[in-house]
Amino acid sequence: MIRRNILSDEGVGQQFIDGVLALKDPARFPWPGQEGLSIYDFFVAWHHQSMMLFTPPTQQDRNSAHSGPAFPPWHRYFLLRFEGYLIAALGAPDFRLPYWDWSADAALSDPSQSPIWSQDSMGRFTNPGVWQVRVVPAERGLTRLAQPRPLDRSLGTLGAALPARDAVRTVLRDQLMYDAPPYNSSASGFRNYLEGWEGPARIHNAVHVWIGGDMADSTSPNDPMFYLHHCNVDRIWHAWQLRYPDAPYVPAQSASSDLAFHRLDDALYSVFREATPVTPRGVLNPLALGAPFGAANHYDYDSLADLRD
Ligand SMILES: [Cu+2]
Repeated sequence: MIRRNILSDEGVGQQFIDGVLALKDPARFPWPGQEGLSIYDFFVAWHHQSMMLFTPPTQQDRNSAHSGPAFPPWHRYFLLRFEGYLIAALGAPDFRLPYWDWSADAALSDPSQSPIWSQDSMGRFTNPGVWQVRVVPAERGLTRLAQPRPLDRSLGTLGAALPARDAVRTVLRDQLMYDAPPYNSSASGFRNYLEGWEGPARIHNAVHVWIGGDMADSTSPNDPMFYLHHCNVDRIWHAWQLRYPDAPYVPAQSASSDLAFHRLDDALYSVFREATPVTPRGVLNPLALGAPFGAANHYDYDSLADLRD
Protein backbone atom coordinates (compact mmCIF):
# COMPACT_ATOMS: atom_id res chain seq x y z
CA MET A 1 0.00 0.00 0.00
CA ILE A 2 1.42 3.30 -1.14
CA ARG A 3 1.47 6.80 0.34
CA ARG A 4 1.44 9.21 -2.61
CA ASN A 5 2.31 12.81 -3.43
CA ILE A 6 -0.99 14.68 -3.13
CA LEU A 7 -0.11 16.99 -6.04
CA SER A 8 0.57 14.16 -8.45
CA ASP A 9 -2.58 12.17 -7.65
CA GLU A 10 -5.89 14.05 -7.69
CA GLY A 11 -7.85 10.99 -6.61
CA VAL A 12 -6.00 10.54 -3.34
CA GLY A 13 -6.32 14.24 -2.55
CA GLN A 14 -10.09 14.08 -2.92
CA GLN A 15 -10.22 10.92 -0.78
CA PHE A 16 -8.17 12.63 1.92
CA ILE A 17 -10.54 15.61 1.96
CA ASP A 18 -13.64 13.39 2.04
CA GLY A 19 -12.19 11.31 4.86
CA VAL A 20 -11.18 14.32 6.94
CA LEU A 21 -14.63 15.88 6.58
CA ALA A 22 -16.20 12.61 7.74
CA LEU A 23 -13.96 12.37 10.83
CA LYS A 24 -14.76 16.00 11.68
CA ASP A 25 -18.50 15.28 11.77
CA PRO A 26 -19.68 14.57 15.34
CA ALA A 27 -22.72 12.73 13.96
CA ARG A 28 -20.57 10.26 12.04
CA PHE A 29 -17.46 10.01 14.23
CA PRO A 30 -18.33 11.27 17.72
CA TRP A 31 -15.74 11.84 20.45
CA PRO A 32 -17.35 9.63 23.09
CA GLY A 33 -18.59 11.62 26.05
CA GLN A 34 -17.95 15.00 24.36
CA GLU A 35 -21.21 16.15 22.83
CA GLY A 36 -20.64 18.08 19.62
CA LEU A 37 -16.99 17.10 19.26
CA SER A 38 -15.60 14.49 16.88
CA ILE A 39 -12.78 11.99 16.56
CA TYR A 40 -10.96 14.64 14.52
CA ASP A 41 -11.00 16.95 17.55
CA PHE A 42 -9.84 14.06 19.73
CA PHE A 43 -6.62 13.81 17.68
CA VAL A 44 -6.10 17.58 18.10
CA ALA A 45 -6.35 17.10 21.86
CA TRP A 46 -3.94 14.14 21.79
CA HIS A 47 -1.28 16.21 20.04
CA HIS A 48 -1.76 19.14 22.41
CA GLN A 49 -1.53 16.89 25.47
CA SER A 50 1.68 15.30 24.20
CA MET A 51 3.25 18.77 24.29
CA MET A 52 2.02 19.47 27.82
CA LEU A 53 3.77 16.34 29.12
CA PHE A 54 7.40 17.31 29.74
CA THR A 55 9.71 14.31 29.96
CA PRO A 56 10.97 14.57 32.65
CA PRO A 57 8.76 17.23 34.30
CA THR A 58 11.86 18.90 35.77
CA GLN A 59 12.66 20.63 32.45
CA GLN A 60 10.66 22.48 29.79
CA ASP A 61 12.25 21.42 26.54
CA ARG A 62 11.72 17.75 25.74
CA ASN A 63 8.12 16.57 25.86
CA SER A 64 6.60 13.19 25.14
CA ALA A 65 6.53 13.76 21.38
CA HIS A 66 8.87 16.69 20.53
CA SER A 67 12.41 17.90 21.16
CA GLY A 68 13.49 14.32 21.76
CA PRO A 69 14.18 10.98 20.09
CA ALA A 70 10.50 9.97 20.03
CA PHE A 71 9.62 12.81 17.65
CA PRO A 72 9.72 10.64 14.47
CA PRO A 73 8.18 7.42 15.92
CA TRP A 74 5.50 9.25 17.92
CA HIS A 75 4.31 11.13 14.85
CA ARG A 76 4.48 7.92 12.81
CA TYR A 77 2.19 6.32 15.41
CA PHE A 78 -0.13 9.36 15.42
CA LEU A 79 -0.42 9.25 11.61
CA LEU A 80 -1.02 5.49 11.61
CA ARG A 81 -3.92 5.85 14.05
CA PHE A 82 -5.40 8.74 12.04
CA GLU A 83 -4.90 6.88 8.77
CA GLY A 84 -6.77 3.92 10.28
CA TYR A 85 -9.78 6.16 10.91
CA LEU A 86 -9.58 7.57 7.37
CA ILE A 87 -9.56 4.03 5.99
CA ALA A 88 -12.67 3.25 8.06
CA ALA A 89 -14.43 6.49 7.09
CA LEU A 90 -13.77 5.88 3.39
CA GLY A 91 -14.40 2.14 3.52
CA ALA A 92 -11.18 1.86 1.51
CA PRO A 93 -8.68 -0.62 2.99
CA ASP A 94 -6.06 0.34 0.41
CA PHE A 95 -6.22 4.06 1.13
CA ARG A 96 -3.04 5.58 2.54
CA LEU A 97 -2.29 9.15 3.62
CA PRO A 98 -0.87 11.41 0.91
CA TYR A 99 2.10 13.69 1.59
CA TRP A 100 2.88 17.28 0.66
CA ASP A 101 6.34 17.66 -0.87
CA TRP A 102 6.90 21.20 0.39
CA SER A 103 10.41 21.31 -1.07
CA ALA A 104 8.86 21.31 -4.56
CA ASP A 105 6.85 24.39 -3.59
CA ALA A 106 9.92 25.99 -2.00
CA ALA A 107 11.31 26.30 -5.54
CA LEU A 108 8.33 28.40 -6.74
CA SER A 109 8.74 32.16 -6.90
CA ASP A 110 5.66 32.44 -4.68
CA PRO A 111 4.95 29.18 -2.82
CA SER A 112 1.60 30.53 -1.59
CA GLN A 113 0.43 30.22 -5.23
CA SER A 114 0.99 26.44 -5.24
CA PRO A 115 -2.07 24.45 -6.37
CA ILE A 116 -2.21 22.91 -2.90
CA TRP A 117 -3.74 26.17 -1.62
CA SER A 118 -6.47 26.34 -4.27
CA GLN A 119 -10.12 26.01 -3.31
CA ASP A 120 -10.19 22.65 -5.11
CA SER A 121 -7.49 21.40 -2.79
CA MET A 122 -6.47 22.29 0.77
CA GLY A 123 -7.43 25.95 0.36
CA ARG A 124 -11.05 25.02 1.00
CA PHE A 125 -10.40 24.48 4.70
CA THR A 126 -10.20 28.23 5.31
CA ASN A 127 -13.79 28.48 4.06
CA PRO A 128 -15.88 28.85 7.26
CA GLY A 129 -18.73 26.96 5.64
CA VAL A 130 -16.46 23.93 5.25
CA TRP A 131 -14.34 23.88 8.38
CA GLN A 132 -14.42 25.22 11.93
CA VAL A 133 -11.90 25.02 14.76
CA ARG A 134 -13.50 23.70 17.95
CA VAL A 135 -10.66 23.14 20.43
CA VAL A 136 -7.77 25.50 21.20
CA PRO A 137 -5.00 25.67 23.81
CA ALA A 138 -5.71 27.38 27.09
CA GLU A 139 -3.51 28.37 29.99
CA ARG A 140 -4.15 24.97 31.55
CA GLY A 141 -4.87 22.27 29.02
CA LEU A 142 -7.40 22.66 26.30
CA THR A 143 -10.49 24.81 25.81
CA ARG A 144 -13.54 23.98 23.83
CA LEU A 145 -14.71 27.10 21.99
CA ALA A 146 -18.28 28.09 22.82
CA GLN A 147 -18.34 29.60 19.33
CA PRO A 148 -16.24 27.61 16.80
CA ARG A 149 -14.14 29.84 14.53
CA PRO A 150 -12.60 29.59 11.03
CA LEU A 151 -9.20 28.00 10.50
CA ASP A 152 -6.32 30.45 10.61
CA ARG A 153 -3.36 30.40 8.17
CA SER A 154 -0.83 33.10 7.30
CA LEU A 155 1.14 31.58 4.43
CA GLY A 156 4.71 32.81 4.32
CA THR A 157 4.22 35.89 6.46
CA LEU A 158 6.02 34.89 9.67
CA GLY A 159 9.54 34.96 8.24
CA ALA A 160 10.18 31.24 7.74
CA ALA A 161 10.89 29.72 4.32
CA LEU A 162 9.82 26.29 3.13
CA PRO A 163 12.88 23.97 3.28
CA ALA A 164 14.74 23.77 -0.01
CA ARG A 165 15.43 20.38 -1.60
CA ASP A 166 19.19 20.74 -1.22
CA ALA A 167 18.94 21.54 2.48
CA VAL A 168 16.92 18.38 3.10
CA ARG A 169 19.36 16.28 1.05
CA THR A 170 22.28 17.71 3.00
CA VAL A 171 20.75 16.62 6.31
CA LEU A 172 19.99 13.17 4.88
CA ARG A 173 23.60 12.81 3.74
CA ASP A 174 25.52 14.36 6.63
CA GLN A 175 23.67 13.19 9.74
CA LEU A 176 25.06 9.73 10.36
CA MET A 177 23.59 9.21 13.84
CA TYR A 178 19.90 9.06 14.66
CA ASP A 179 20.17 11.21 17.79
CA ALA A 180 22.71 12.05 20.51
CA PRO A 181 22.95 13.20 24.14
CA PRO A 182 21.46 15.31 25.61
CA TYR A 183 18.56 14.09 23.40
CA ASN A 184 16.76 17.41 23.40
CA SER A 185 16.46 20.46 21.11
CA SER A 186 20.20 21.13 21.29
CA ALA A 187 21.33 17.62 20.28
CA SER A 188 23.23 16.76 17.13
CA GLY A 189 22.02 13.93 14.91
CA PHE A 190 19.39 13.34 12.25
CA ARG A 191 16.33 13.63 14.49
CA ASN A 192 17.08 17.16 15.69
CA TYR A 193 17.95 18.41 12.19
CA LEU A 194 14.77 16.86 10.80
CA GLU A 195 12.69 18.31 13.63
CA GLY A 196 14.35 21.62 12.90
CA TRP A 197 15.86 22.90 16.13
CA GLU A 198 19.29 22.69 14.45
CA GLY A 199 20.45 23.44 10.93
CA PRO A 200 19.87 26.37 8.58
CA ALA A 201 16.64 25.01 7.04
CA ARG A 202 14.80 24.23 10.33
CA ILE A 203 13.08 21.54 8.31
CA HIS A 204 9.93 20.37 10.15
CA ASN A 205 9.54 23.44 12.34
CA ALA A 206 9.88 25.84 9.40
CA VAL A 207 6.88 24.33 7.63
CA HIS A 208 4.67 24.80 10.70
CA VAL A 209 5.80 28.44 10.93
CA TRP A 210 5.52 29.08 7.17
CA ILE A 211 1.87 27.98 7.16
CA GLY A 212 1.35 29.87 10.42
CA GLY A 213 -1.95 30.44 12.17
CA ASP A 214 -3.28 27.25 13.72
CA MET A 215 -0.32 25.25 12.34
CA ALA A 216 2.03 27.20 14.61
CA ASP A 217 0.27 26.09 17.79
CA SER A 218 0.20 22.99 20.02
CA THR A 219 -3.20 22.25 18.46
CA SER A 220 -1.67 22.24 14.96
CA PRO A 221 -3.69 19.17 13.81
CA ASN A 222 -6.66 21.57 13.70
CA ASP A 223 -5.27 22.26 10.21
CA PRO A 224 -5.56 19.13 8.02
CA MET A 225 -2.26 20.26 6.44
CA PHE A 226 -0.69 18.83 9.60
CA TYR A 227 -1.19 15.31 8.25
CA LEU A 228 0.17 16.04 4.77
CA HIS A 229 3.18 17.81 6.29
CA HIS A 230 3.97 15.08 8.78
CA CYS A 231 3.54 12.42 6.13
CA ASN A 232 6.40 14.11 4.24
CA VAL A 233 8.46 14.32 7.44
CA ASP A 234 7.85 10.59 7.88
CA ARG A 235 8.94 9.97 4.28
CA ILE A 236 12.23 11.75 4.97
CA TRP A 237 12.79 9.64 8.10
CA HIS A 238 12.08 6.52 6.03
CA ALA A 239 14.61 7.65 3.39
CA TRP A 240 17.22 8.20 6.11
CA GLN A 241 16.56 4.77 7.60
CA LEU A 242 17.14 3.17 4.20
CA ARG A 243 20.28 5.20 3.64
CA TYR A 244 21.80 4.29 7.01
CA PRO A 245 20.29 0.88 7.81
CA ASP A 246 22.94 0.14 10.42
CA ALA A 247 22.39 3.32 12.45
CA PRO A 248 20.43 2.21 15.52
CA TYR A 249 17.48 3.96 17.12
CA VAL A 250 18.77 5.58 20.30
CA PRO A 251 18.48 5.72 23.26
CA ALA A 252 18.37 2.02 24.07
CA GLN A 253 16.08 0.79 26.81
CA SER A 254 19.00 0.70 29.26
CA ALA A 255 19.26 4.52 29.18
CA SER A 256 18.31 6.72 32.16
CA SER A 257 14.67 6.91 33.21
CA ASP A 258 14.97 10.66 32.54
CA LEU A 259 14.51 9.54 28.91
CA ALA A 260 11.23 7.75 29.58
CA PHE A 261 8.80 7.94 26.62
CA HIS A 262 11.80 8.13 24.26
CA ARG A 263 13.66 4.84 24.74
CA LEU A 264 13.47 2.01 22.21
CA ASP A 265 10.87 -0.06 24.06
CA ASP A 266 8.98 2.66 25.95
CA ALA A 267 5.27 3.01 25.23
CA LEU A 268 4.77 6.10 23.08
CA TYR A 269 2.46 8.62 24.77
CA SER A 270 -1.10 7.73 23.86
CA VAL A 271 -4.73 8.52 24.55
CA PHE A 272 -5.70 5.14 23.12
CA ARG A 273 -5.73 2.09 25.35
CA GLU A 274 -3.63 -0.18 23.19
CA ALA A 275 -3.72 -3.89 24.08
CA THR A 276 -0.05 -3.92 23.14
CA PRO A 277 1.62 -0.54 23.74
CA VAL A 278 3.11 1.04 20.61
CA THR A 279 6.84 1.64 21.00
CA PRO A 280 9.54 3.20 18.82
CA ARG A 281 10.74 -0.33 18.00
CA GLY A 282 7.24 -1.30 16.87
CA VAL A 283 7.06 1.39 14.18
CA LEU A 284 10.67 1.45 12.95
CA ASN A 285 9.81 -0.41 9.76
CA PRO A 286 6.64 0.79 7.93
CA LEU A 287 6.64 -2.44 5.90
CA ALA A 288 6.72 -4.62 9.01
CA LEU A 289 4.81 -2.69 11.65
CA GLY A 290 4.41 -4.14 15.12
CA ALA A 291 1.20 -4.41 17.13
CA PRO A 292 -1.48 -3.12 16.88
CA PHE A 293 -0.91 -2.23 13.24
CA GLY A 294 0.78 -5.02 11.33
CA ALA A 295 -0.11 -5.92 7.77
CA ALA A 296 -3.43 -4.03 7.78
CA ASN A 297 -1.58 -0.72 8.03
CA HIS A 298 1.81 -1.26 6.40
CA TYR A 299 2.83 1.27 3.79
CA ASP A 300 5.58 2.34 1.44
CA TYR A 301 6.16 5.66 -0.36
CA ASP A 302 5.62 6.16 -4.08
CA SER A 303 9.06 7.73 -4.46
CA LEU A 304 12.17 8.71 -2.53
CA ALA A 305 14.10 9.76 -5.64
CA ASP A 306 13.98 13.48 -4.79
CA LEU A 307 15.69 12.75 -1.47
CA ARG A 308 18.81 11.13 -2.97
CA ASP A 309 21.81 13.06 -4.18
CU1 LIG B 1 3.87 17.36 16.66
